[in-house]
Amino acid sequence: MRKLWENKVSRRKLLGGAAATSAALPVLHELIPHRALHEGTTAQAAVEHQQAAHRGSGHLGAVGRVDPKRNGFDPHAILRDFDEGSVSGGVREWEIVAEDREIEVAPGVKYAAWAYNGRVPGPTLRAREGERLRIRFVNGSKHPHTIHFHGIHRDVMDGVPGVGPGNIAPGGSTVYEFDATPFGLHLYHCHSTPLAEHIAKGLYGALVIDPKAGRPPADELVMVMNGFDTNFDRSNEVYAVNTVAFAYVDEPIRVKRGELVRIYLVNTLEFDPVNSFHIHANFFDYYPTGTRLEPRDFTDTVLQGQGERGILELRFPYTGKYMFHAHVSEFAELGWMGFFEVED
Ligand SMILES: [Cu+2]
Repeated sequence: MRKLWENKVSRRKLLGGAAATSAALPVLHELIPHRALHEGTTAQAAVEHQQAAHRGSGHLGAVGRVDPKRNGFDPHAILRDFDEGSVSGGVREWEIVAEDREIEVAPGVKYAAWAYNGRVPGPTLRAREGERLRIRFVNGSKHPHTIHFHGIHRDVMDGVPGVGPGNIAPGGSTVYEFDATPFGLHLYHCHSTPLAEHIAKGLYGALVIDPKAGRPPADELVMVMNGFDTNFDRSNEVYAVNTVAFAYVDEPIRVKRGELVRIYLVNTLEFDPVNSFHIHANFFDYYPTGTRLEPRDFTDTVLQGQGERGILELRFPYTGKYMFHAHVSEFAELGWMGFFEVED
């Protein structure tokens, strides 16, 4: 570990073709189609990724795709998986357990993650404006953790070290309780120190608070933009939506032509100040943080800083295959891209 720091093996050096100096690096070098790295476009990277995946080996090493069963979660299931908890005595309740867990973030690329309820991102919690929420947090990890929820609440429920229950020791537990306000798209994450590490390891998830009157019916998708620093140099080597690089290139997201699609987009990226979302051949309404019912923009690209989130609404007028990706090309080439498959 210390050696890596001293060598200052940076992602950019890696991209420039520097000699690999750790066990993880050859795999990463194999992961990305080389031509795309040096002269390619995001579209070219996607095509080359698919070709390599279909060959089963080649650029992607021995395994062409990440096995969701081995990871214990599937990026396709995460898209439409909303956890409404259970309601008892007028209170909406969840239990969230933190644990240490090795996950595969790209074919052959393992990452020693920390996970809420066994998945990265953690469960998408969903409630309605004004409800009382109660979250029992159990720390099953070997490290102290918390859950810090975005929202409006008392200091002792804020999940930061030194206030209220503070850090929860391994084996310990606590209960966070607060009202669901304001409506919108929020996030929750661990707030133990060092903060960047505790977030980057995977302890984050989305919190959807629906307005009292609800939103119009739609095909709803959760996209948590994240990244993974696989060689501990405080920059990311792998980028994704919902953790697995190129998951939606390998298997596009199926949606219906003409149907309203609502995307809950959250940026939990560490080490890079800005992430972005760009849709091809279409435009979307954008509701920053989802806290107003009128869109701020009608656009095809949106930027999000760390911790920023927003709701996108769009319809696909034509059938076919439509790309979406980070408009930061480097992120796209390192895994953050996908396709919608629009069907009748
Ligand atoms: Cu933590």
